[in-house]
Amino acid sequence: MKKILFAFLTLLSANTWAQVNDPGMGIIPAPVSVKRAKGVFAITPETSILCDSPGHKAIKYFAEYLRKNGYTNSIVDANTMTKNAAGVKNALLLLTAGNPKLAPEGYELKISDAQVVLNGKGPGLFYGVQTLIQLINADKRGYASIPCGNISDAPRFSYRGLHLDVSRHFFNVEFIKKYLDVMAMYKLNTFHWHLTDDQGWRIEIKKYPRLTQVGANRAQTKIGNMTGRNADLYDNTMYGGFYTQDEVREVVAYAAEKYITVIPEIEMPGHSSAAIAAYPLLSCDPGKNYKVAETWGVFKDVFCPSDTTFRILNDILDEVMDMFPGKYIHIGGDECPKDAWKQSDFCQNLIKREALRDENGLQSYFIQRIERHLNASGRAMIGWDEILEGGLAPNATVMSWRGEKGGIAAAQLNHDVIMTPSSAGLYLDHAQGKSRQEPLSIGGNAPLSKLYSYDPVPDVLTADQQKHIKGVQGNLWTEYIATPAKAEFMLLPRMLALAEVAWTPTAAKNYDNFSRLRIPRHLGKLEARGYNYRVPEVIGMSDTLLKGGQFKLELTPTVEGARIYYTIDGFTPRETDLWYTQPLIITVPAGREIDLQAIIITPAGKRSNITEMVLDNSGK
Ligand code: TNX
Repeated sequence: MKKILFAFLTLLSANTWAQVNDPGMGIIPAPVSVKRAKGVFAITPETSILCDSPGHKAIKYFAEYLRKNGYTNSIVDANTMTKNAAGVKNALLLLTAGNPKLAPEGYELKISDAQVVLNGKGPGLFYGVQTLIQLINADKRGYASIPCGNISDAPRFSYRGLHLDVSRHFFNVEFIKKYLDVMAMYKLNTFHWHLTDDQGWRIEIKKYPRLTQVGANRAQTKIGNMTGRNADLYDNTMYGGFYTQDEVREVVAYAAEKYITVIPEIEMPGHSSAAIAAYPLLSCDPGKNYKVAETWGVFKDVFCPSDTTFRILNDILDEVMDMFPGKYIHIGGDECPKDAWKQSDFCQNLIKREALRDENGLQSYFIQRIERHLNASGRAMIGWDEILEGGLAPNATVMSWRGEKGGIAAAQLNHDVIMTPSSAGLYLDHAQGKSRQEPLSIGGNAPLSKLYSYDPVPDVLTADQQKHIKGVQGNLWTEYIATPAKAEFMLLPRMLALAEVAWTPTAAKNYDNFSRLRIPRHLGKLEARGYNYRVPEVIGMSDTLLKGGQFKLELTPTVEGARIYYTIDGFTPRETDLWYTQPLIITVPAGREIDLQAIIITPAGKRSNITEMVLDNSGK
């Protein structure tokens, strides 16, 4: 055994450095507590893998992981012997029994050179398996090792959400599954599926086939940004796509296997042009000509609060509830211009008849009628923070996106809240930096560090009110994201920061450790798993001017296995340029300056932005 262990220690490949150096053992999101110990547990073909609940999703997941990664060990049901299992050597135990003190969704993982014992509560076993998998270092011989240590862990928030807009651009089921896969790897548990908007209705509704026959297709799409060089250009290409009910059920079941709840969003009363194009009688002016929107923004064609509209929407929601078994149904509620309601005699009469204050009151009436329907079916309604305007529906959960104001107000009214303020870096459609090298986006500046430093619990709330902050969510709006590669680029690595905001207690967070030690390792692994991502810029230099004549620069790549290439001749660095292997010693002659440029290129050929540093000895 000693001999094997020694072999393992020496075989630890370069890609284990983050774990070796990181007292937190390289895990994202960082666990509540990690105690690193000396040594490793070796997984060999002889290792016994035992469990006490073979049907558990975590066990199925781990068995699949073992199979996919070429391990021959099978997981043995050892329910009857778990008491004695404590004595079994070279064993990995995955248990649900044995530690009643675990917090909800919590787990405990103890790794010694003789045994690995994972103990989880409900989904906690699944999250423990995710951590375990992150710790496994596969070596080249089909063996693997796990560093020794003790981890005890549980999430800070029960709602750990990620959103995807499939209306502005459509993403197929295969991509949705890949999205769910990466969510599960990082312990996110809620997928907010933004299924309808002005630019496309993407879910089959059997009773109203025109929603997808007409509403899922737009004649063309705006090119480039709303303003700027292509402001008036369109691509002249029909665009469409939707999910059949069978596909939706397939996604919901797939997510459930990974402890992810899917929340569907059906937008109302605004962001509804696509539905109105399909069924103009949903609007206040059915005689008008409507089309599925071809550009972005906020549109004045909105649902009319008529009995016909409520009948149709209730029918739609009934089909939706049938497909989505989760507690929450999201009804949008954001950005609903009131122009059409102001012009409509019907709406003005309704305001009088119901003694509503104004059109905001009418919006509130609309949302409350929908909430009653959902509540009557045992479901809970969730909406964007505009649902506060004109009076909050009695049981609604508020998703705070226009800063934290709405969330704070809702919590003060004793309503549950999900924080997703666009101003705090949670809008994953915002640019990941200010550089002109960033691709087309909606704009903004939401670098990794900004999201990472977000704390979803506002200080102004009392301790009781703070309990209403159920969690946090990142939103991926897709006006400017037309492909899976771009969606992944915008998502990663920021989703890893989101995961840590959602899971890790503030005291265990550390951006330096996250960005320098853990991110490189995780990006390397994500690359190997076929994900696209944004390569963060080289560590050790920045876009700036330094004065002096003598420089020593130590650079570090942000992706494990990637190389840094640099130039000092003013040309754009690429793989034909100098390869950084040791600290740069640069001497700038008096009266001159040197332009140092560096880029990271990963094994798969992904490239970072170029960083440019001027080393200035001009004496000016
Ligand atoms: C605002 S967030 C919207 C979306 C856009 C997004 C772009 C929200 C409730 N509404 O319709 O896609 O900004 O960042």
